[in-house]
Amino acid sequence: MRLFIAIDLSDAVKNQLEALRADIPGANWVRRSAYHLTLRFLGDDIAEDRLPVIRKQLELVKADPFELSLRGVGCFPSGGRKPARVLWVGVKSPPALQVLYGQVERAVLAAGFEEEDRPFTPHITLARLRLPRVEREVSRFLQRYEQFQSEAFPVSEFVLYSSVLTPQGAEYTPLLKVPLRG
Ligand code: 2AM
Repeated sequence: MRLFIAIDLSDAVKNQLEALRADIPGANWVRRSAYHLTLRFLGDDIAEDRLPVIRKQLELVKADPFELSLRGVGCFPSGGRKPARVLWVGVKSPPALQVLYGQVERAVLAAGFEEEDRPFTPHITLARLRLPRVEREVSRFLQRYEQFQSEAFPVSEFVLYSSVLTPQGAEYTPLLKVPLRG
């Protein structure tokens, strides 16, 4: 199974993200229903019999609910030396998000996964780019939405998702929702 842990966004914020779609040749814009903030990608070949332990550890996570807002846009890879593959919206990262990330990471290690070796770079993927030589459109997009700010939205749970890759894109199914209540 392909599994990841994410935070869902409010409808109002999803509306704001949809409005950022721009005319970039070869861009695959993420469907509204698939917008999310990944806390932790667990892997794409996870044996189903590990699910009970993963669930148990995630249910032990204790963290407070908090508010989040999104800010600015960017691309991966960044820096402009290599062609951008992903366009994203950034997160105004409050300490509570880092705390939740740390708690989730602890749970994931307790469930037998390896430590994440990349730093946590909270973002919401807006589009995946397939064509090279769209630098001009990409830099126009980045400039245009440099000052983007979403409204704040409450984060009161996190979600374990399974992801199935189909020709129409990834299908995400929530397997577990863990409420945040301190
Ligand atoms: P992305 O949004 O930056 O593409 C489901 O695929 C989620 O897990 C996506 O949000 C994706 O991040 C993330 N993801 C997919 N593969 C990953 C990997 N190898 N490492 C970290 N995150 C990954």
